[in-house]
Amino acid sequence: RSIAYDPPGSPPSPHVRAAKVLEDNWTGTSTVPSRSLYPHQWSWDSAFIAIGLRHLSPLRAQTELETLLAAQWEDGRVPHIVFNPSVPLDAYFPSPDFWRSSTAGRAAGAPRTVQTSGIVQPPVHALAAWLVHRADPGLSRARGFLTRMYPRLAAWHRYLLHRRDLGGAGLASVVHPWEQGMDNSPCWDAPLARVTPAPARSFRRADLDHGAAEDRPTDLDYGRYVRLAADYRDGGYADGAGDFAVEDPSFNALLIASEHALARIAEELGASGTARQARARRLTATLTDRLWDPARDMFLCRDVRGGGLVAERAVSGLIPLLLPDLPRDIATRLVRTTESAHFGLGTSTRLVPSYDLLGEAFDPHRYWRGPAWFNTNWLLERGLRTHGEHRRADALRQAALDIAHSSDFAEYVDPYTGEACGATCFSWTAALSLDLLH
Ligand code: 9YW
Repeated sequence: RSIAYDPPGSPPSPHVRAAKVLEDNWTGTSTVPSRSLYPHQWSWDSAFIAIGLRHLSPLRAQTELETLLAAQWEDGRVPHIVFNPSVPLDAYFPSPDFWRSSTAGRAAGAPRTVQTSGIVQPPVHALAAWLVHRADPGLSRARGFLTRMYPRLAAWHRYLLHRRDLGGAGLASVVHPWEQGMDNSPCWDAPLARVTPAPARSFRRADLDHGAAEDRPTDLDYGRYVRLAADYRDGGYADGAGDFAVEDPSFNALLIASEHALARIAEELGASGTARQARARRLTATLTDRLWDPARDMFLCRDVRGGGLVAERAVSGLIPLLLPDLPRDIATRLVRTTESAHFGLGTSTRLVPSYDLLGEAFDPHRYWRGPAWFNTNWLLERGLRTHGEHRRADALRQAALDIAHSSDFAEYVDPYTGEACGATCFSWTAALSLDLLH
């Protein structure tokens, strides 16, 4: 269906098509990642969506983040899903009756009125809030957008830097693969192997009603996801006791990038950002000390419970390229790694894959075990620019735009061919392509 203001006969422009995806996925207060697969509000999706929405409607972009942060828990955590009460319980698993946030999460200060999950997702929100503010500073100031967001974002970072410092070195740990956002990455295989899976008959996977089984995580993965989440819930969502704790390079890089953004927000509000800038620089040094692997020329995950770095190359280990204070030599080596046979950018692949092309677990269609995703490629494009690699960034930008449009804004794509996998009309794909168009 073409939109009324297209000139008759001409195909809708990429901008109009992306805008329509976001329009169709808008619920009135936030945007669903996908009408079919993900009918609620997801945390890091909303941050990426707001980054694109700011070009269409700065007001909607502000509202997107405000809706998410209104569901923040008193301990500071921002839940990974905010449930829409008008969606039937069986449309998505795990549903509110699994998480039981308003009862099981009481001690951690879960909201009473809105139902949420009890785990988190990567902290892209302060970065998104800053970019949304910059799109229309007048509207933002008139609505007190940053004044209202700042204390919530500060509490969110405080939660991650204190309650989630499970390794004791200053980095945040994730306590569930869903928290890092790359659900079935091979990086989780070793730390997850210690988790006894919940029996398959104890839950029903709604994702298989909409997604092809061979593009999705396996039943065994799901059994372990359910066990970890149920144990966390049964412990009142208290941090520190679980079997799974991993320091992930992408999660921490996004926290650091957001801490830089929070410093800018503080300054915009007339406070000093110096302490936050210094903290972001210190965290960058800690990330490098703890997670950089000089043999593989990339960052790795640290398995806090099992001890030691996880010997898998995944896109997560390239995302720290985003950080402005990364030592020059490390940035150069990361760029080289994206172009190596492991990720193939510019030679064998069109977009950076989610996992090592040469890795044993590589599968070009299975979710986070090989396909290319638009959010990670958007982050890498930004990272390349941050380090002055404009020619490479331009090429990646063009490839992302071409494939976003030809795949009908796919959730993820085959990294070699750009063939669509998962859902189409996926919100962050549309939003981030809008951002790249500007
Ligand atoms: C699921 C919504 C979410 C993303 C995650 C992605 C997937 C949920 O979808 O997780 O059911 O598997 O892995 O990063 O936020 O788009």
